[in-house]
Amino acid sequence: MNTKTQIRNDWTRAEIQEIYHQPLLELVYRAATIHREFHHPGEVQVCTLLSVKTGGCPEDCSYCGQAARYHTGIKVKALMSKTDVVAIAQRAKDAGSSRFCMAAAWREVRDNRDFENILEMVKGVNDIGLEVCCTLGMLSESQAERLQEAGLYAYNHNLDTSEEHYQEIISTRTFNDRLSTLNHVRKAGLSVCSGGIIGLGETHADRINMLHTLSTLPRHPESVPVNALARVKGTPLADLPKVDSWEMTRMIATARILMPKSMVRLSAGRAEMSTEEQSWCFMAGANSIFTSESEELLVTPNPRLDDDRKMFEVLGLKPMEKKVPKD
Ligand code: SAM
Ligand code: DTB
Ligand code: SF4
Repeated sequence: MNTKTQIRNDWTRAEIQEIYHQPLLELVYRAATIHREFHHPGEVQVCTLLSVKTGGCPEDCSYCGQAARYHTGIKVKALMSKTDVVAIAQRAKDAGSSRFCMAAAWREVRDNRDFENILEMVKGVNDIGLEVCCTLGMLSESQAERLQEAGLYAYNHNLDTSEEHYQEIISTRTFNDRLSTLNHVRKAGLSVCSGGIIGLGETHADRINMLHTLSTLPRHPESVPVNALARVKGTPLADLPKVDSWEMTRMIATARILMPKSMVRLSAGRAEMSTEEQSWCFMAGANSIFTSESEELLVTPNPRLDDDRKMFEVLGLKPMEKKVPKD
């Protein structure tokens, strides 16, 4: 008998703990099975990421190379022009991307000229037929609405870590601030992109708790980025050990089982992973990646477009054209 996997928003921590701690091969097998029930396993969404405003951020996120207070040596750049952004988006589309994410090193969106410019960029990128995403920090309800009206498709705002571990990593805002922005994004009818980072010195219980928060939201985020800490010299977390790729596999597989319909994105960390290591993540249910024409994610390295093309060829993957659910 074929029973259909149900989408659940009532997961308990104990259930998630049991899933997460399964023997890895069992876990991957289960995740891969669920992945096939809800998605086309040969398709991976390619989302191009562009830093439209880099560095000089007032926040103290201890993983981030763009926080002004750490001496990371990155070049601070003012907001890019709409013309440049749209030209990059067009090239991204020509290279096979179906989604384009604009990131700004801001604590929050302010109702000023920069925001008006962002709204123009959103219109421009939407006009060339890409799914437009932004990640600009905290948002009010009316700002979320204005972005939606300008043609924004999705908003990225990560929980980053568990509620319990949050204050160890960031002191300039709270976990609840993150949840209320997500709430504003939802209310405005935008697609939600929210996930986190592993390798911040958190425990397995913290990872489980973060996944619990995400998978018990009233609606699962449509997209869930799983980042491995990209260690940036000068930040407080620069000397933490590199994340083991099996940990990424485990995290991705658990996210896939808990949120079967969501796109699970293998995000930061790919530059330090081989094709073999990344293929385990795809097997475990990852079906989206970030690319960038600058070979940098935001301020840390990301694989070259050519290397990704080769990887897709070897694994028999193709870029997803438009997100079409299996049923
Ligand atoms: N400033 C906005 C914010 O923090 O919401 C938007 C941009 S910020 C770079 C987006 C997300 O990137 C962060 O929430 C975090 O999850 C991720 N990120 C930033 N630096 C990272 C790093 N060094 N390694 C892994 N992920 C990172
Ligand atoms: C997300 O979850 N990962 C992306 C995107 N959302 C904005 C950012 C990763 C940043 C990695 C470190 C850097 O290059 O600054
Ligand atoms: Fe600023 Fe975002 Fe970096 Fe935090 S993660 S320091 S808010 S750019």
